Amino acid sequence: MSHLKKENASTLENAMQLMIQTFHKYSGNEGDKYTLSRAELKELLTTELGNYLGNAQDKEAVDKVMNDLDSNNDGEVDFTEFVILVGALTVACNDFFLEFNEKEEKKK
Ligand SMILES: [Ca+2]
Ligand SMILES: [Ca+2]
Repeated sequence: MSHLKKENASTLENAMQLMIQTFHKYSGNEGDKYTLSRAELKELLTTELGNYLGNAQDKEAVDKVMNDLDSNNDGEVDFTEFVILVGALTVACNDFFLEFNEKEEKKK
């Protein structure tokens, strides 16, 4: 993915490129290069989303995320399915942020 130009990219464009790079960093470890196996997903969740998802080491938690994400039921998480996870987490973070701001407003 290093052929993607970074020099003039906006913050959001950089964020999108980082999402792509992050996915491929893990998806290339075993089996299909373009999808995440259960082991690859687990490693990505633990390493990249540990702060948000907490104990993804927990096998059941990984299975649950896997089952939720694998919408075409092929036992692998492809990039489209991964983006849905990141999108859902981003929405959850934004809700938290808005709620936090509202509470701060009321304190004034
Ligand atoms: Ca793979
Ligand atoms: Ca799938």
